[in-house]
Amino acid sequence: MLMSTTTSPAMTSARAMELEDQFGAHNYHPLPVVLSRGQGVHLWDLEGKRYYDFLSAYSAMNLGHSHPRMINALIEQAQKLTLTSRAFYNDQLGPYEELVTKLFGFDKVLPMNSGAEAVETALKLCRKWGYEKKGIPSDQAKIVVCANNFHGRTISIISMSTDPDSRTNFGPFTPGFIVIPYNDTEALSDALKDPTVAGFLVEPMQGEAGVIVPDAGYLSVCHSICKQNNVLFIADEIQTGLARTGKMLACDHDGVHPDILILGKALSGGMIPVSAVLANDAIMLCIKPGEHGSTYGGNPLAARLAIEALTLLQEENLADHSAKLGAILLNGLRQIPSDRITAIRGKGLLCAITIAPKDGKTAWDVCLALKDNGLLAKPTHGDIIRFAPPLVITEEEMMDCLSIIQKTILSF
Ligand code: IF1
Repeated sequence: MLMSTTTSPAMTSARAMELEDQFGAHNYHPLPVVLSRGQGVHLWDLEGKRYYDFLSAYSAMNLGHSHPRMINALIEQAQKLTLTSRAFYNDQLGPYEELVTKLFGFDKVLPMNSGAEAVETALKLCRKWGYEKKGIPSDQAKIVVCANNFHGRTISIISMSTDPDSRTNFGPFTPGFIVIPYNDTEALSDALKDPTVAGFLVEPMQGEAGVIVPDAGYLSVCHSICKQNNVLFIADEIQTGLARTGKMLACDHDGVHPDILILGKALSGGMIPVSAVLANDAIMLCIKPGEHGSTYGGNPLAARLAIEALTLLQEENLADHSAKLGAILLNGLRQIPSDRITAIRGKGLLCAITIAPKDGKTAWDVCLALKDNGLLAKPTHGDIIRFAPPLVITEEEMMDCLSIIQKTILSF
């Protein structure tokens, strides 16, 4: 008889890691910690050790773990109705669509689930607009993207990636993308001379590339170059959006209103995958019934959770709080008297430091030591550590975290 190991009282961190290693695909390299509970900015492992969460599930847990209002919304809606498909109307989707479109200033929203699906949706929408409104000849539409982008993992999305890890041996790739350097408005001007370009897809700050903040004004110059050339400005705010960088959208720092806005991650308060593509009618109505969709997209549970998450982000004033606590974090990091830290950057509560390897010790070792000292963060690209706690972190907690980070780095 098969026995469930998960419910066995003998479950330990070692056993949980062994099971994932043996039965799960090896598409991640997790830090060796097994989490079983979360509350606010804290996570607990199976043995009861408490940690500060400085990753927030890659910025999905902006509201913190187990927010009581999110849990209530989840339970209440789960008891009533979770999934109908879009073959029928449901009573949660319309109110959510009204809220999210009015909040971000768009005529319409197209609901999806994962971030990658929303990016795919934006690409399809942009191409359709390119043919039907801009008049690009059939099958020739191009979308301009930036080097070192991260927009997800589907075949078309990795087709525009420049990261060998994302691409190697996953070809053949989807055509129709032009890659230009990030933070380079001249390169964009040049690329948009091609009249078959339909859109420019950009991260307002590059997350995976290592929290790269472009020059102030970069987005607004890009936006006006797009306007001049009748090209759609598409912002991927899946990671940077929803108060993470100190404004509701990172585009707000530059006063830019995208033609297509992509949201995900924190849109559901970290409860289930919920993503969205927003645009005005002239663009969104290019997609007609039967031309695009998703079984789970716009389900009533997702809609209910997104309403609650968007309401809480506003009620708790988390954009301002993120700006304030982010400044404290950046400032605190700058005070750490260590030449191991070779770069510090970020905006709001999306920050990163670069660690110079020494005596064979890398950012990975620093993250292991941070874990032992009670703070969870993940290295990226070998030498970068991203710091992105839930936005609900208090000033006192932040000071505690800064002293953990300082103590840890000075111990190397
Ligand atoms: C992984 C980073 C974060 C994203 C942007 C779309 C997606 C993502 C701007 C796709 C997803 C994640 C996925 C994750 C690592 C990660 C990440 F390191 F790549 F940059 F957040 F920090 N656009 N980002 O950042 O959304 O389909 O995953 O819902 O492990 O692959 P998804």
